[in-house]
Amino acid sequence: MPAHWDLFCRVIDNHGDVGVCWRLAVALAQRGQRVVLWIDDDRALAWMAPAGAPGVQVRLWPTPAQAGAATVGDVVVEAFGCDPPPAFVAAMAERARAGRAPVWLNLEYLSAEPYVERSHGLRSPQFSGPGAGLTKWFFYPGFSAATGGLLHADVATDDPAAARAWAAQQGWGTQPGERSALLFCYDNPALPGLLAQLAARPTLLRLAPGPMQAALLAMALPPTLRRVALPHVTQPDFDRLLAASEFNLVRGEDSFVRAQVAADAPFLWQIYPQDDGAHAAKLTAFVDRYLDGSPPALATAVRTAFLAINGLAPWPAAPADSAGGPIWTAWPAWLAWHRGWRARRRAAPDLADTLLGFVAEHG
Ligand code: TRH
Repeated sequence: MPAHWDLFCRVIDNHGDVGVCWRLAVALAQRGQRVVLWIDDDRALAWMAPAGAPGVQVRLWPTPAQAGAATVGDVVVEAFGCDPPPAFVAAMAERARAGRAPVWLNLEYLSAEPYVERSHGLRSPQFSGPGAGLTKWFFYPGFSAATGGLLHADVATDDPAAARAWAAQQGWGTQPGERSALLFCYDNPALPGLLAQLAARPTLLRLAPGPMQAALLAMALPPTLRRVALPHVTQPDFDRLLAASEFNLVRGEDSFVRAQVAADAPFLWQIYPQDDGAHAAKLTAFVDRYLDGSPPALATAVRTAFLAINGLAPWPAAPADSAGGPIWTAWPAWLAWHRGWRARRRAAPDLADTLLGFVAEHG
């Protein structure tokens, strides 16, 4: 009997909240579950998933009356601690009193920091409020078997050549002798340093929509850098863009994961900046894990680049050689390392499967 899931998503800003929740909803539906995605701002789905998905019903965040009258699912997932409406939580408690308590999970943000493995799977008994008596569970995505893993089984293409042909059909192809780079980032004062390195070779910059697209189109760039402004594309097509590009600059959480599991090429990550600087620890925790066991020269060059693109270290002085800088000189080693990392991530259980397993254990 397919279980009924209620997945709650609040859009804070940008698109990662809805991006992660939509991807999870589709993954669960593809595994035979019935999913209601409750979302407070569904506008991004118009371009991210214009056709919707079988088994996924999108509903706008309920009013208290709607929440109180809703049929509570077998599983309730609140994404990123977004707190379901109190009336819905009360209905969950009511269902529990009838002997059919839903499994209630908080799907947390992705991080490689050590606290994640300590916190994943912990229970949080609710002692007060409309959910008194219920148990909420912490569920963390992550990069090890001590976490819920990553969503990766849904990668749109494993064929970089087909992805490049698709990109060319859209008018986003490269010219002979040109490499391609996808840039999807926030406002970033460290970006010129990266562009200076990319300019060492003819490079097509595929500019994903966002605050930097307009800025990059207005910038005076060296003649070796060609630009193409991209529209918003669907999530599967975003995978194709990553797979078609020879270098990816990504941001946030979901595109950061996709650059690891859907792209054949190395990436840099502009982490979502936090006022208290907490993002620095989150960034270095990932870089430490990503580069663990890598050749020392590669690790030094790539670590510096991850820090530099986040404004946490200077870019290396004038490019060490005509390649444009250490990461480009180390490119073959980085490419090999990336491919190994990608293979390991994709060999690990998919987050939707670990989530189903967790629910089966705690249902
Ligand atoms: O948009 P983001 O910066 O979202 C961020 C992060 O999720 C961050 O963790 C969170 O705290 C913050 O929002 C509030 O980056 P992210 O996570 O990569 O999400 C972008 C989503 O949009 C991702 O699912 C990919 C998708 N996308 C498309 O499907 N098509 C596109 O054309 C583009 C540009 C993105």
